Amino acid sequence: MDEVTGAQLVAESLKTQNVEYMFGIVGVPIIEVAMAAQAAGIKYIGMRNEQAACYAASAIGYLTGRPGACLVVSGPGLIHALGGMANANMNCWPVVVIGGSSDRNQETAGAFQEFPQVEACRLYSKFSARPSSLEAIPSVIEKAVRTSIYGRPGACYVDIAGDMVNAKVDRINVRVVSCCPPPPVSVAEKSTINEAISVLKMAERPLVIIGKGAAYGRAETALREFVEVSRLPFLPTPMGKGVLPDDHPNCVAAARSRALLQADVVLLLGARLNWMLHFGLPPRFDPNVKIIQVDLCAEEMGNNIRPAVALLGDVNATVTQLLQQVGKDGWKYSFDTEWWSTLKAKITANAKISKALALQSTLPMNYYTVFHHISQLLPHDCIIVSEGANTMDIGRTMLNNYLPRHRLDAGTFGTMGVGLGFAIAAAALERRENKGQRIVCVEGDSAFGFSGMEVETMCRYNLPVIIIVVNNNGIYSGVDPETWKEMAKMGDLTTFAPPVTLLPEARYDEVMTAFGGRGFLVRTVEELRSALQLSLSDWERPSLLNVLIDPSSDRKQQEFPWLTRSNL
Ligand SMILES: Cc1ncc(C[n+]2csc(CCOP(=O)(O)OP(=O)(O)O)c2C)c(N)n1
Ligand SMILES: *[C@@H]1O[C@H](CO)[C@@H](O)[C@H](O)[C@H]1NC(C)=O
Ligand SMILES: [Mg+2]
Repeated sequence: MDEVTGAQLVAESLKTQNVEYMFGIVGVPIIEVAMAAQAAGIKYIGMRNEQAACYAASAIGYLTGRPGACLVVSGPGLIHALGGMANANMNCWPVVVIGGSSDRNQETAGAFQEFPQVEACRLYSKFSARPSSLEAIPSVIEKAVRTSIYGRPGACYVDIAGDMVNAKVDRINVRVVSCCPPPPVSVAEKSTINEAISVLKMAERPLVIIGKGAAYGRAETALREFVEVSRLPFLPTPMGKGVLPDDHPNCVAAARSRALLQADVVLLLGARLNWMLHFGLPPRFDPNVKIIQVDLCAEEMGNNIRPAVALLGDVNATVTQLLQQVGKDGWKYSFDTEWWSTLKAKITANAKISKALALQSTLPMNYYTVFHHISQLLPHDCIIVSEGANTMDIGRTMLNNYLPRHRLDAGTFGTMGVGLGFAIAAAALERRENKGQRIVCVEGDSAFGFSGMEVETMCRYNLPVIIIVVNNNGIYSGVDPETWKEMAKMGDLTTFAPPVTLLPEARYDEVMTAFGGRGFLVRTVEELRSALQLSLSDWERPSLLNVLIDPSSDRKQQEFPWLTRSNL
């Protein structure tokens, strides 16, 4: 008899489905699953919190199109992973969470870490199930992996009862389930392509918006040709950055507000009209704007705005169709238009304001100075991970992306704490590919705190990550050390210290040195440049730059302050 355990079946099934990476934290009852995963040829990365593990596994899904696995113990372990599942689902990133649960014969008896896990995961996932027997494990894992990548991608959950982990069956009785193929590609109906082209032809002020759906859908090659042939201006969403390079002549990101406000036709590619795009509504959009909506999810069509044309299909395939049609009838928009002049003028004016802020030489530094110098030193092919409020918002406008899927940030759900997990996932992939790509994690000091202990994970596996903490002593803003000392003398800080404050000049760099990585305390432009250059060139250990900036440094005046109302 050739016997196989539940743990082996889980591991081998994941491997069969081309799941290459597993992130997790072991304990009863799933230690054996992690060991079986390694034995099956899956790379296992032990993390320090299940949230970060789940963020990492979902980033593998976004970057490769095949989900990472997240392995968690019962009860609290699974509950920590819910944050990662919710984040993945909101961003439409595939991930498969495997949760151990209590033994079946102890259900409802108050078992160790007993919790209704399959029900709990339902709100945070597309699919949540427990195999009814060992024999059912391969098909349930296949369904979880397939569901995570077919249609709109998202999170899936598979529950493994503790007593199933070490139980055995004869292999003969387990049906072989082969690897699910990549998702079938859907194409937009021909008539809708023609309609879309005729709406574009009538546009006076057209705009292409590139979302992270276009990045996930690997539409970069077709899209570049389409934008260049059609001469249309484009605007990336935060994670749509890099599908086409930020320095492309047709990129109007630096005139974002103006472009959104005055566009009369928007070609929306793999982006949703949610809060990030101000719902497609006034006062940020023209009330009469016509939307040509490209999405692979039919239910997305018409959210907030009824599209003029709905192109239901894979974004790469649909852009290819549009490109062919435009190629056939030779239409192009003209650079010689008032629209292009307006946008170019606005870009120039905005660049001037940022430049002036960046060149301020007073100490402590402000955000713009810090990002100006970072952007000068970062290699074009580096992966930029970013989170924070000001740190992320200002960083996004100043740190260019030149390649698709090279930016990972707090995303649609605005989740703080994702950065280190994302960076660990990107670094694990870099380990495999060996392209010499740098992973640079630009963190607010508050954002860093959510998953800060993952620095140990980076040091343990010697992952080539550079963390830059933009440290303003708080959430949005903080106070300087002297003021803090005075405040502490005045009594119990919990009764009056501003809720946004964090410890002034906290030594986050020493978190990195504590585990053998390299830490830098940075106060000046010179220190920033030399620490970053050193970290980028000597690539053997993770490093952390603790960049102390002015705790009252702020974003430049915004045209629509309510966008950033959390700062008010
Ligand atoms: C999980 C989670 N908790 C809380 C928040 C609320 N929040 C938004 S931004 C932010 C941190 C901003 O501070 P920091 O990271 O230091 O960036 P800064 O604006 O100071 O540059 C917080 C706590 C959130 N978005 N996500
Ligand atoms: C994009 O679509 C075109 C046309 O359907 C296809 O030839 C190409 O392989 C696709 N690219 C990717 C990355 O899927
Ligand atoms: Mg801060």
